[in-house]
Amino acid sequence: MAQKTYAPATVVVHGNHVHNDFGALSTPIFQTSTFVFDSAEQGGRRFAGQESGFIYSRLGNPTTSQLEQKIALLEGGEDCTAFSSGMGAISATLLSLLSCGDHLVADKTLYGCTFALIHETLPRFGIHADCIDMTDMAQVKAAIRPDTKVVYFEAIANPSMKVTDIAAVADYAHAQNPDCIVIVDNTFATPLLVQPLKLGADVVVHSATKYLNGHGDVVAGFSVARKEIMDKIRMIGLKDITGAVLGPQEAFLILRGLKTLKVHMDAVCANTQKVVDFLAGSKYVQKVFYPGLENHPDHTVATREMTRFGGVVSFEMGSFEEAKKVLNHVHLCALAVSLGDCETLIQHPASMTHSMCTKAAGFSDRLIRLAVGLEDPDDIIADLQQAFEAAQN
Ligand code: LCS
Repeated sequence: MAQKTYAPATVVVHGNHVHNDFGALSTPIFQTSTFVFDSAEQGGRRFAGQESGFIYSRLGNPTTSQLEQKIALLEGGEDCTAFSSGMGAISATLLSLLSCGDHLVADKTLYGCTFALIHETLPRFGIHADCIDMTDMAQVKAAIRPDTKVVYFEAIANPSMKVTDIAAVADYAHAQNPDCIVIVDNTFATPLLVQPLKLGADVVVHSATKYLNGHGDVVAGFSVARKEIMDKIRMIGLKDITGAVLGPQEAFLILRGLKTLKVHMDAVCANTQKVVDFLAGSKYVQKVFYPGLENHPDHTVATREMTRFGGVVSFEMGSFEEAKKVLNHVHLCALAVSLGDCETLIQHPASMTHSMCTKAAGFSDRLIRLAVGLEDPDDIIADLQQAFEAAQN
């Protein structure tokens, strides 16, 4: 089957269309830690990489492997490795590709734990980053050097909603150093909105806890790249350093969740546009950050590189106190971190997901982040309106 020619809506359902011995339509859960060899010689050949086949579930598992192949297809990458969390994917990827003394350039706005990894943990191993605003090409050109090993940013930055020009940054980085590895966290956009590898990036990482699973019941991550890079990430970052392996039960749930990713993204982008229109017209809201808005500074880049603008919107209230009051008065929106679920989630980055880096990441403590869900948008809007009104007292 010529799988590469199928549209994303088909790939999320069928993947690479492998049927198993019993003809089961959905991928079975291979709940096993290890795999029996036919002979000592076969075991030896598998360890030596002379024969394909499973060895031990930290190194690969049939359920997880099906999922990895589906994600690789969706991102347009050669190979994919699954992890037990997005941070598992990000830490294994960076620790596989960087060594003591290497130069890293990263965006200053990153998910809080990625920020902590880059600012606090990597320096303990002699890896220092220059952190810049990746949407400013002047800063990109000043920071990337001929010896820069890795450039790291989020396709849509959490929580500022900045959109980096992936093609421009990747072109510049590779012109300075053809071996420079450009890593893009595609969690907010998903491969249905942008495929960073096709724009010139070398590695895509994901928190699959979000849209890829889509149902708020799994923590997981992925790294996708060409085989040569992926082998390093799997055989060093996953196998030897983090051991952050995704279990087959979680892999099954994500395979199931992925089947509706296209309808989920279609619905959530449409819902978000309606909520954004409401926020932009609200007298209680000072500023709205959503790349679909024409006045968003990265709207042109987003329109060029992305098919749609996603399901997350951030907005500023009049004060820190007012932002907290809004959170305390919502009824339908769940007061919870995370995003990409069926339920609308609302949180306050400065005191929650990004409490360690609000100032350095360049956003205000008056900011609220709303991850729009699949409810009727009028109900979401009514809930926000009553919370805004209640927050005035
Ligand atoms: N990358 C991005 C862009 C994220 O938003 C997150 C988690 C991660 C990586 C880490 O993934 P995890 O290990 O949690 O699977 N973001 C969260 C957030 O904004 N709220 O709660 C978690």
